Amino acid sequence: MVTTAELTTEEKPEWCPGCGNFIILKALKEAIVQQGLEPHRILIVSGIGQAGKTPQSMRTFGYHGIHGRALPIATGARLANHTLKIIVIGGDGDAYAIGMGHFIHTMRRNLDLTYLVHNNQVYGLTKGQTAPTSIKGFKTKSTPTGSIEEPVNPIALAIAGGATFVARAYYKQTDDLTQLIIDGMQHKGFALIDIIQYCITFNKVNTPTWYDQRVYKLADEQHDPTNKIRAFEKALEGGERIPLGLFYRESRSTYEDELPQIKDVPLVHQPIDDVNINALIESFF
Ligand SMILES: Cc1ncc(C[n+]2csc(CCOP(=O)(O)OP(=O)(O)O)c2C)c(N)n1
Repeated sequence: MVTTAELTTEEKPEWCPGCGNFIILKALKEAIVQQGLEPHRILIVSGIGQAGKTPQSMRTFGYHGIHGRALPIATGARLANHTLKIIVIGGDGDAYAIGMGHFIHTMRRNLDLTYLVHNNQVYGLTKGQTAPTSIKGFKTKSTPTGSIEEPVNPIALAIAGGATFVARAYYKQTDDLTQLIIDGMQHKGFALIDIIQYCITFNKVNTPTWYDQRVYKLADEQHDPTNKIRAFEKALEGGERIPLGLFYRESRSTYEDELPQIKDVPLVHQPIDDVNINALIESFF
């Protein structure tokens, strides 16, 4: 069985001391160890951003993609080999700004992917611009007099958009975070785990103290995650009360299960010796 040490590369992530990303990385490794998964059965795909550096630190298969395109890359990988466990990683800018179109369409297809969004409500890598999840009034170099936009609500979008596992975790509550990653990976279908992650350098508003005063656990209120309307109501809570845990779960067949060409045999295991590529190419002219 793999250990946390065996999952760790020599690459030390270049994150600021105190960055919430360190804890999320630790929880991800712990989730893999607890499931007894073999590293060569796992692919970690990321976009660009501080969060996007994660695959460099993990001794699994990895693909550090381009900004906002982690989900299409993961979709391609999943369709090529749906025996792989695929974890997709991005920041809130990567996922909910430039990557928003892919986010919506990947959810409705219900590909079997686990999407971890490190949501620090700011652009970290590019040194602190306002993000789509930044709260109203948030002052940065890009909104010096305060953001006048309503922040996106990823949880509500995911429930409405067809994701079949929708959760919010808080980086400080490590055991719950690890368990949600495990549950998301075990879930058959698209799992979003939006993870509240502290950016110690560029977000001086949404600090751990700010969150500690607002978060509460859905499980403490006997929330029923199979009730879509109730999940949506909970998703609309925000500001002064921030629910944590599993909002919504649904059982629905995945894209891979429905696609006739790959549903029985993964593409990578299909014989290609007698495929005439030239004839195929010529048919396009
Ligand atoms: C096409 C393109 N546009 C813009 C950028 C610049 N860029 C890199 S990362 C980033 C946003 C980072 O914020 P986020 O996704 O929230 O991740 P974080 O660094 O906070 O983890 C931007 C705008 C880019 N690399 N590529």
